[in-house]
Amino acid sequence: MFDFFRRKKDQPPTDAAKPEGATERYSIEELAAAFPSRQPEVEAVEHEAAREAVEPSDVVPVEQAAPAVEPARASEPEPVPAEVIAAALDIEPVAAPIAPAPPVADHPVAEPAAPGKPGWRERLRGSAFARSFNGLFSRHPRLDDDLLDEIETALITADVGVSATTQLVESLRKRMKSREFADANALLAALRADLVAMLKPVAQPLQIDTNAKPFVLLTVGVNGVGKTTTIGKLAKRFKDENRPLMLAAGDTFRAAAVAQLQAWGDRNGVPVVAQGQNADAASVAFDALQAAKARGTQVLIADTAGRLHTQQGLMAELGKIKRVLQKLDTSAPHEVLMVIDGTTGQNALSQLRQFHAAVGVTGLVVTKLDGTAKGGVVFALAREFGIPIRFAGIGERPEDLRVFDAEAFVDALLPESLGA
Ligand SMILES: Nc1nc2c(ncn2[C@@H]2O[C@H](COP(=O)(O)OP(=O)(O)OP(=O)(O)O)[C@@H](O)[C@H]2O)c(=O)[nH]1
Ligand SMILES: [Mg+2]
Repeated sequence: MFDFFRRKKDQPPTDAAKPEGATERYSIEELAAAFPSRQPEVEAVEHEAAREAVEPSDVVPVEQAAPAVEPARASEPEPVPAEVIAAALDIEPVAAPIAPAPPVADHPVAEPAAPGKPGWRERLRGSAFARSFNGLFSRHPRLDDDLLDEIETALITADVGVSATTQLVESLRKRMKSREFADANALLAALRADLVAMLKPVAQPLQIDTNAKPFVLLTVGVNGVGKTTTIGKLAKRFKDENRPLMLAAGDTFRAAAVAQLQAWGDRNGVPVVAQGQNADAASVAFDALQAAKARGTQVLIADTAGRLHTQQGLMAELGKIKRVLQKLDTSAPHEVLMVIDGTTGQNALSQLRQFHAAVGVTGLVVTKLDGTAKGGVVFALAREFGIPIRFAGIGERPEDLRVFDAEAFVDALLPESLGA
């Protein structure tokens, strides 16, 4: 079943041309085979109420109680309707300004990186970060400028970014010159502590405010970064915590996207509100929030279609989803969780900048840190934006979504054993 959804996704759902095979479309036979007994978990009974409550200009008419899984259409998905874009173009000012993370102290008081926590070391072992430091200290056991140059190159190669790298290396240089380090291993320990100190301010776990009824979590991000998979993993986590939960299938561009979320819902016994392909995403979110309120659900997680941060109309649609949710609850969404692919590199910075401007990102999930991800971009994101990193995706299984842990992360990328 899982392989059914695994596909190459590096193109936007609408206005960019798709190379052949970039986004697979599924026939009704394929979908029927993948979901032999699929029934929508929640009838979209509140659709009429939702449409009445939302101003006409806000909602694209959708068919009532549309089946959740529709046959994939032969044509490309419809672009976002012009009136949706027009209604949404007045993007609201971002609620929270981007606050840069506090600079790393010259002599950080951070605890050293913790010894490997289960899973982190094993999963991040193949990261380009770990690889670029591999053998570095044994090749350069002497405390000199060559060692610092090598460290600088390794950090830049691992996508830590120029400004964060300069800050780290200059701090080490100063302390090396003042003879603070007895040997290269002491310098490595200082670097590990500096890296932990850089991430500590953003390692803030997601807190579910149980006074919010429900706590609304909106997931956003570019195509294929792992939004829907992360929702599935979160569904398991919240289910295990006995939190009444509901999912909203807000990626209405592809029938398979709705089916993918429903598969996660089935797996975890969680109801999914859906209206089918090409429905208005804001209308789905509105319906779902109404249904969640009516059922006394504690957490509602809304999926959205992947979009490139450069697609203005699609970015504006996110602002509209937020505004429509606020018609039912002025404090919703309580968390705008942006999912970032850890293999993305420095482009993640401009992605976050644009999504934050459009919808006010309050938390991050960095996925795919297992495998070949460089991992360094996490430091650049932390330093530039100071937005909390809630979770790290270190694999495809439900249990592979970890609460972001600065020490375990640094320890996995740069273990003590890499010393001279
Ligand atoms: N290795 C690894 N793969 C992941 C991780 N998270 C997601 N994936 C995989 O990434 C692929 C894309 O995941 P999706 O959840 O469909 O991504 P998405 O952002 O919802 O995609 P769109 O809806 O098309 O924008 C799937 O094959 C997932 O299994 C992770 O932490 N590690
Ligand atoms: Mg998705």
